[in-house]
Amino acid sequence: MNNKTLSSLFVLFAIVSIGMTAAPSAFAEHSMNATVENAQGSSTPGCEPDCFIPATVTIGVGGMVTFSNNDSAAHTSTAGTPADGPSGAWDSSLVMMNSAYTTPALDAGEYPYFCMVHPWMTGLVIVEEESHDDMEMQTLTAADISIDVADGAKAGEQVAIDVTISGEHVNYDIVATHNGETILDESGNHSHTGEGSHTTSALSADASDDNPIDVTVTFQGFGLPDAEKTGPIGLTNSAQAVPEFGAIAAVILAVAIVSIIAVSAKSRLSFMPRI
Ligand SMILES: [Cu+2]
Repeated sequence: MNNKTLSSLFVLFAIVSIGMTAAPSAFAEHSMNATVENAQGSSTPGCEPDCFIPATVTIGVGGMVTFSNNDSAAHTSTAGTPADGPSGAWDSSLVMMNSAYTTPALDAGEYPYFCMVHPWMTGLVIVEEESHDDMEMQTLTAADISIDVADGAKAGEQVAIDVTISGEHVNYDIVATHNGETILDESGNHSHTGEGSHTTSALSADASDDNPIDVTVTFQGFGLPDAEKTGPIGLTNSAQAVPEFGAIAAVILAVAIVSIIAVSAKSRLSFMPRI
């Protein structure tokens, strides 16, 4: 093998490594536009939460959603919520059977919508910048999960715990224990901003160095609640212990090193990569 072949192999290996670490995210890019159908029989309650199929769609900035009515009743797609009414972003008015309506081009944001005739029919359109699936999301480490626990809580008090995870659309589980008891256990938390607030149950004893509150947050991936998740799912951080340099972080470090070797090999093809 000549040097060029070797270099190519290194580049290939780096790409494969990155792919193995973050494959779902690399292919999670949404399409520009989307089509949503009315569920069959959705004019009668019972279709919830999938009265619009799919109930949540993600499109690009400037994209449009087409609502296709193949149901046997007329429906609307009206941006807003049944509680607050139309937001004005779009309103199809009545869409008859075998007809369709397409929204205007949409700006970035999250748009809940509903059917004015059948208010149990609700859905969500998310309009995302393309840069949403960027590399920083794939390199989350335990240090990117911050846990803030209020100090000095006494017996009978509840304790506020704030979680911040670098990124958007984060999913995580949180468990807190104290004095041999589970004082908080919430799975499937989702935060659009990466920040979440929690409150424990009342402590059965004073919190202290000898009897601390232990909090563990387990990352469950980036992504919407009912969509495929990306990122280092299972990554944990604890409020009481120094985060371990886990296997996932080691893989990411290895990939970074291999990538640097590959890049330097590629940029100086006449030299062997110095390992
Ligand atoms: Cu309807």
